[in-house]
Amino acid sequence: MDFVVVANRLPVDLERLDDGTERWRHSPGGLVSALEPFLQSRKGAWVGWPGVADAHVPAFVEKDMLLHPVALSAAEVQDYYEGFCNGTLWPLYHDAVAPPEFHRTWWDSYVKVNRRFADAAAAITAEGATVWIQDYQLQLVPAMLRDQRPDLRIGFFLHIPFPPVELFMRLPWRSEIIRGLLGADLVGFQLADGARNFNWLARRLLDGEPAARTDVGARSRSGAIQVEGRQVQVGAFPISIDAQKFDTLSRRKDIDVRAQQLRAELGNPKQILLGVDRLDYTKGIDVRLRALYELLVEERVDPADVVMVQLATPSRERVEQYRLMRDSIESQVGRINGQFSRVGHPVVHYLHQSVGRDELIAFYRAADVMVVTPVRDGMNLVCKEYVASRHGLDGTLVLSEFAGAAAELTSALLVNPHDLDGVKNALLRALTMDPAEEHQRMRVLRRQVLTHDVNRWARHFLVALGPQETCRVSAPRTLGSRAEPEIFQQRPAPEGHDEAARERAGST
Ligand code: ADQ
Repeated sequence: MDFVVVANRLPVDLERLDDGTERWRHSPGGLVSALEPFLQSRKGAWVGWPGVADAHVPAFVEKDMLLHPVALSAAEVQDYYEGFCNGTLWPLYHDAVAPPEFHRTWWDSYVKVNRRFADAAAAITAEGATVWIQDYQLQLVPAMLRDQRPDLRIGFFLHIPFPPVELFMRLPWRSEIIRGLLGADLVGFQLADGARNFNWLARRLLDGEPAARTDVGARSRSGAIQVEGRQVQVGAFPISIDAQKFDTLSRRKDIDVRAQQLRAELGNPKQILLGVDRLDYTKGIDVRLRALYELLVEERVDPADVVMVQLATPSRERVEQYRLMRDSIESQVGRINGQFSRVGHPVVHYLHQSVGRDELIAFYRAADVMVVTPVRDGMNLVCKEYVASRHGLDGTLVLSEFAGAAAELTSALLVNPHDLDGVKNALLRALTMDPAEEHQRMRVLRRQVLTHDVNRWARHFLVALGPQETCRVSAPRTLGSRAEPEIFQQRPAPEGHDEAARERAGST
């Protein structure tokens, strides 16, 4: 295999049915659709966990990709996945909004599982091939893989924020994580801030410590770090969505009909507010519910006019913090509905379930105001999906400053989710915005989203990872023939760039 993706999860999940049989179910996310064409054209492989414990499944070919399952025992799911990944790293990297827990047994499991992923990748990868490792679950894999296979070109991309230095320094295994990441040739982050934090930490933790403890000397230049005679590129690559697909689907007649039907089922309110998230404490679902509640109490919003729909995909349900958060959100929903609903007309429609892609786009089409209020988010794809689905240029996006997407989507109504009055004012402003301003803002948002899609993201990363990738993927259009990692945040495309996408963005 000369192109291998290594991610915690495979692009398919193994499902165990009640009758004891098993089947594979596709989990089509943006990452899968972005990487699929590269993998298919290169006859590449994807190494990942099938999503259930003790699944010892041989590798198999699916849509021209070799899928290589890595088995985790039930204890590893508990200690590595639910423990170190979701009880330590996830909260720590999201500004410690929930207290991260540090347990040595969790760390030991993280090391062991990372080694298994590295071994699996090393075993199937051809001489001189490219390996692209994804996300916080696998931060030790770059160095583990390099130890075994110095011939490989190794890229790593972190989908969640890389934390501020003071927070990262709490981690008892901070040097090990930095050293793990420095095994890559290119370490990519969503934002320039993350890249800067990493650069600083690499110098501080590896250069500043006694050589006997680290065995690694690191020197940093802007955008690159010298490690043991190797150069590690560091850069920001803001991820995106398959914007064209959302745009095309959102124009489909049946989806439009479904959107009308949804509005009718919701009682044809004057305005629909929408939230779509994994049920996660970083997403600020409680913030928007609290803002709506206070607006209703203060009679600044009339419950006869406004309905909020909150779609919340079940997530990490075995982790204690997630169970508590779910209870608290459900009680907030109950309180709003108990106080302000009429029979048959709840103010908040809360669906603790995942919906299919067409249905999701119908919700985006039906919603007048999209409310995205995470307290911290690496990027946030939901806001980009909403924008890509609003070809009529109507609709308003209320977006947290603490979502990575805020750096690009500056024409949204940006809010600080910790400032409840600010969120309330932004919601009111969105509900009362005049159509001309709405259209103007949406036009700018769409220009950004439609010209910066997930394929562009993947191309940029792979070209920067070069040199062999440079001649295999088409060069990105905005960075010249040889892409450099962008240590600074991408800006909206300049006027005149990508006319076709601009036309799509602006068409009504
Ligand atoms: P997530 O934390 O999962 O991703 P996000 O970027 O918003 O967050 O992606 C969620 C995806 O799930 C979206 O494509 C959305 O449409 C879908 N989804 C959510 N709720 C749904 C529902 N009820 N029904 C159907 N689909 C639903 C992590 C990081 C982000 C980063 C991405 C990609 O936390 O910051 O943007 O990776 O790098």
